[in-house]
Amino acid sequence: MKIYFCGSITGGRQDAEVYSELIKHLQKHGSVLTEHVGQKGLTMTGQVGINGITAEDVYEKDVNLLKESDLVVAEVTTPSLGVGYELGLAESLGKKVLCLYRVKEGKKASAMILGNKNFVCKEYAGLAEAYKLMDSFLS
Ligand code: 6IA
Repeated sequence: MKIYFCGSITGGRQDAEVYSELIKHLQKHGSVLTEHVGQKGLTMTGQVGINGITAEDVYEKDVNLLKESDLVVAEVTTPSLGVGYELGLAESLGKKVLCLYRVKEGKKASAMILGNKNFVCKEYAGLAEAYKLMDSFLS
């Protein structure tokens, strides 16, 4: 199974550690095409420009990986334009989508995500709960 994992990069890297743990768990179910999203060394600048990587390269690669994927799992606690874009595209491609979020400082995820009946959106408090939610979505 090919899983496309979405998490904030330019939107803020405060949950990078959480993404990394979620990705490790997802790898028990299949191959995660976007393992880099969980890499702690990947900063808010997204390292575009390093080794000649352009924004166009990132966009083209990610769109192709999304098309190739069987399903999408997104951690949406930290708002990210890129993740929002990927989710809209995933919907139009007919992909199965799970969105996971924690309520932080009373802030919920966008109504454009939580209110979309084509997405399975689940709130979680800790990693153990997130693992169970992913297991039941993937089974
Ligand atoms: O707007 P954001 O940057 O927060 O969007 C995050 C989402 O866009 C993630 O789910 C990624 O799939 C995608 N994304 C954004 N920047 C990159 C990126 N930068 N590489 C891959 N996917 C990205 C370059 C890093 C590379 C040189 C290691």
